Amino acid sequence: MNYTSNNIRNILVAGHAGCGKTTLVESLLYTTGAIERMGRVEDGSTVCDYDPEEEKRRASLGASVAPVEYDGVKLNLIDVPGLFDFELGAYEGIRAAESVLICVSARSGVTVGVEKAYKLAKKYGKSRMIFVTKMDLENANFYKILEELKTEIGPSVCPCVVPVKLDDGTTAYVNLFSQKAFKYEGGKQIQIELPDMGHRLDGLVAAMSEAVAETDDALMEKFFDGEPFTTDEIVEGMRLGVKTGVITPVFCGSAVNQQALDMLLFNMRKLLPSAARGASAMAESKNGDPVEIECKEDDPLAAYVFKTVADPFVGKLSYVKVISGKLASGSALVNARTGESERMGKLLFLRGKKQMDTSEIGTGDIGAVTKLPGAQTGDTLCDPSRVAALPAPVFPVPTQSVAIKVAKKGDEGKIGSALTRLMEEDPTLSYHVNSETGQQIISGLGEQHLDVVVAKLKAKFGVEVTLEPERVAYRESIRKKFKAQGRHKKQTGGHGQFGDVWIEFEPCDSEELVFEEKVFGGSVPKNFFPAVEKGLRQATEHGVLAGYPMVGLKATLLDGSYHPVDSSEMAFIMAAKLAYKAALPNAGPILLEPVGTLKAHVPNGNTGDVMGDVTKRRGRVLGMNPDEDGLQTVEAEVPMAEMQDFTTFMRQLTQGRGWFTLEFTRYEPLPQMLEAKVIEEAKKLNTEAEE
Ligand SMILES: Nc1nc2c(ncn2[C@@H]2O[C@H](COP(=O)(O)OP(=O)(O)OP(=O)(O)O)[C@@H](O)[C@H]2O)c(=O)[nH]1
Ligand SMILES: [Mg+2]
Repeated sequence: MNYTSNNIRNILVAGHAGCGKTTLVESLLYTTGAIERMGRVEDGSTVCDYDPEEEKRRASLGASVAPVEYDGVKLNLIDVPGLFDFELGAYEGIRAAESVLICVSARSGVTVGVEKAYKLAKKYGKSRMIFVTKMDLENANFYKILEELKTEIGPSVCPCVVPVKLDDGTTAYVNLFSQKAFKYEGGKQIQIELPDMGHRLDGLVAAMSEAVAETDDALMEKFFDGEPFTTDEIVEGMRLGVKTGVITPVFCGSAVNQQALDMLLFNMRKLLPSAARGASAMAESKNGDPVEIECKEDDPLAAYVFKTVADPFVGKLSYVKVISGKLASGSALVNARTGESERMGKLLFLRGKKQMDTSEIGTGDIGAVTKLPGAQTGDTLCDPSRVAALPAPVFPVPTQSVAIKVAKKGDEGKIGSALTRLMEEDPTLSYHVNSETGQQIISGLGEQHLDVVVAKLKAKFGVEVTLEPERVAYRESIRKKFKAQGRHKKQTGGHGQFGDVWIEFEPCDSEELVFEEKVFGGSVPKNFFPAVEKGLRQATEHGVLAGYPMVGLKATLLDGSYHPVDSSEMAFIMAAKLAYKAALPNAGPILLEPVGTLKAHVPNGNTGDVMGDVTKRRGRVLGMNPDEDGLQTVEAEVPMAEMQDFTTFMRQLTQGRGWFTLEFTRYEPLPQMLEAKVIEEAKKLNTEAEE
């Protein structure tokens, strides 16, 4: 069925890992009759956790869409992972949503995931609603969580449905809008007499009225006149407050037992903005002019690609949110990023992995397009009459790296293309071959993320890989000037080989070898200079300490001798190499290590620990600045070799609130006391490579 944009709500369901998002979505689907059986995360039978890896790990790993049809509206719920390694899902989903339903577990309370979901919603200007789930649990303490929410989020927090324990130990729920109480049996709502809640009920109702009064001048007046609000007025004031963000309504219930979900559904429909009200966005034309894309049926089409699936079995799917106009199959649209025209393939509505064909995706709705070769996440597909790009997406940056190696001979060729596909669906994954160490490096948001990448490589692309730590790309250099002779002489039957050079080596600033000659009187004929230089360039590929590339070297050819018959290009190449080998061990050779600039974004309370840790890792703290999200940015220079487990350190220290970037800056001498270890490791690796 197609819905008009005022009857569509796109809602991101976010919160801490394991707080119950997927189960809540499952339960809402079940309650509204979209599915006949309620699946369980434990059995891998839910609509939203359908990927085999999700089933195995009993956690969501990617965003999935589940439309819930309720009383004439379509609530497109976007269930995203709570695990921080899979944060991509929330960043994708937020761009398709007008509002965020923040799920809070009554067992765990207001944890970092709640805080992050709230901040994400606020940053993107999305309306917010909170659902405290798992109220069926023995130790659920709603009022404690309410206090935590007020501390974390502030005075906008406004409870709308609260629990009350009945004499028989079961939980009933009071709807503060109507001040009616309900209990639930097998998911069925049964109205009961309002239990005695003492002053608490009065306090809650007063708080609600006060919150509502602040949304509108007329309501404020009425409030001060002491007149009670009608239920309609409360609902309307609440709706306004949710829209502007001054009210964050709080509901509660149980997903597994379908308790109080009817009240949640009713209020999602009533209070959360429709696509018509909340989906409009600013875009930018090719020449940089702002273009307002209004969520209107009759406007030219603009659809935003918020997620891409590039599965070898399912094929390529581009998840889209239609911001304006209607998306029809077969239409030719322009991709605002590339300027290329793309013909829309088959259109689908999705419910988890289930695909339902449709000829059209309406204004404000969410669906998917198959086989769009040129489209990637973040693209805007436009009617040719109005080509404008919606803001590019922002994703967390990959910081955890590991080297991978194919386990089976013959698979080498497959890995690149498999990773390209995986990166197409996952912008928080990156891959490169380190040209110095030859290692294939994948980077992601954490160890679990990389684990899943490895599992997908095997399951979906048939490529098995083993993991190894990333090798550090050291360099070598010298500190002193030294002159040496290189004399290559060989007599083998007829023609001999003869080359003889004196070369002075000294440190310099250039990365590349600087070659000069100061030969007097033709002791080395000019035509052999290129051979000498070539020999030296080949030699600098390996330093004399551990075989790492030699940098910062200047070589001056001073003198030498030649033989009219036996001298050759080859002989001078050899002679130059001999001079290099003879001189460098005496020229104060040193190892250089890569040093990077770290920008660690952490909460105020963690700055001291980060600085201490940076120092332990041999880094230098450069300074500290507040960032735009209320975190502090500790800036430092750190040896890259010491940073391999920094992602884990940051995750633990900040409980997932912090993030960082680390960029290579320059090479610096490795402290001498660490040289021996690096040399020994290099030797081991080199012998391994030779075997
Ligand atoms: N008792 C009770 N358990 C629940 C409820 N909702 C979810 N759970 C359990 O909580 C666990 C986590 O539930 P999920 O639905 O996977 O949580 P999630 O938020 O989707 O988790 P991630 O996707 O990993 O972030 C599962 O074992 C659920 O059975 C509830 O209402 N009551
Ligand atoms: Mg989940």
